[in-house]
Amino acid sequence: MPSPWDNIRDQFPILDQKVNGHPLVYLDNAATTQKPLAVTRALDRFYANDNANVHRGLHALSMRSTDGYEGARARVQAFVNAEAPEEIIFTRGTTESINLVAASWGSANLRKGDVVLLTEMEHHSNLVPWQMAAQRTGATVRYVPVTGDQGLLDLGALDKLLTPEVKLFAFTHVSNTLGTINPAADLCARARKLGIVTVVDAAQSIGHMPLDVRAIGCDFLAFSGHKMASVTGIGVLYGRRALLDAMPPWQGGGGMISSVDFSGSRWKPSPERFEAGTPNFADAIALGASCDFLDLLGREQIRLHDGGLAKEARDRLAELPGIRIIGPDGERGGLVSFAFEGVHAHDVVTFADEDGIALRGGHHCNQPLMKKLGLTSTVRASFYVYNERREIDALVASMARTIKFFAG
Ligand code: 7TS
Repeated sequence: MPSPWDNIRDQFPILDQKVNGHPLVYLDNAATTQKPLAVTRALDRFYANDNANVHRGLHALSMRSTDGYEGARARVQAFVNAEAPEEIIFTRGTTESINLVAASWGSANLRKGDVVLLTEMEHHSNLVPWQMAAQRTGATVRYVPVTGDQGLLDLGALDKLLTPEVKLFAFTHVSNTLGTINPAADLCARARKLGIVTVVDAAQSIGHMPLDVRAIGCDFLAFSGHKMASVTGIGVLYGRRALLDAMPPWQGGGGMISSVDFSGSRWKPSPERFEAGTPNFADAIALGASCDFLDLLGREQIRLHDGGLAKEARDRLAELPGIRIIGPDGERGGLVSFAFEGVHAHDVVTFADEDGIALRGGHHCNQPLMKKLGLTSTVRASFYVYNERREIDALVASMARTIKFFAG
């Protein structure tokens, strides 16, 4: 039986190119993944055949477009195992999804004296919106510490931090710098026992492993299409129905009202309430195609593939002199971060680029975590479904060359 993994690189023509005379080795997937032909062709087909605005017209194209958009919502609902399509709100991405919760739920529910609990490993996207909400409402932000070099959450400290003032606990499923996979279901269960609302940032997990919002037991979950083999500009906020129904809109405009008069307006229920203006229906349809693509590969197989490459890269890089590996020794998401004594991450990334290898160097929008680790930046290699073991060989050889150069 042929497997969809057999010729997977044929789905990604962008990979078939040389950079600085070397075959491209794309290891910057935590920033954004490449898009398969299955997805770009779905987008082409939509623009070539069906494009019209949604939810407005009674003409054929508008109805097809609306069916495509709402079909994509149902596809995403199934992908994350939400109870109803009304629990899936399309946004621009993880950042916008979290801002939606912070603005809407935050303004309706946070008061002076309340606490928003985050973790020290949050991406700025799951940190700054809460600091802004706290500033607006008088609430305070606290952080679950990250332990030592393993980069795990301090679960003992968490129990002490889950006090009655905590109204919301927001945490990342997989850290984009450490690679740590947090025990999302356990964290949500602990919070739920105390009536605390939970927000899961699934930006780094959604495209890399099976994910089920009911098994996790979260109230909200946010992710971006472009990190799961889909296009940019589309993302999702999953929200539990009862919470969404009680939340005010965060943006006003067309599509989100049931009626308007000069004295005021009334809102539609979710998801329309939270999707003011013309939604990004074309890219939502592309997101539905990405869900199909990832399910065809099998999300458990993707987890084993990406996590396996990251673990192997970690173990091989650890043998290089002067390297400090960041994050857990055990199971990790599909990425590995590291730092070289006396060499700036940007130099390492520039050297790697000379060898055709795309890496990320910097603080990865984790400035507070970097400070805690005593670093200003790390180098990060992140893997996806099309990466191969030979690309780890290229990575390790390039890093060895860099070390040799800087050792003089
Ligand atoms: N949360 C996590 C854990 C992330 O890794 C990112 C993006 C975001 C939120 C924000 O996603 P966006 O699609 O709204 O921008 N992380 C990265 C990264 O690690 N390198 O570039 C972007």
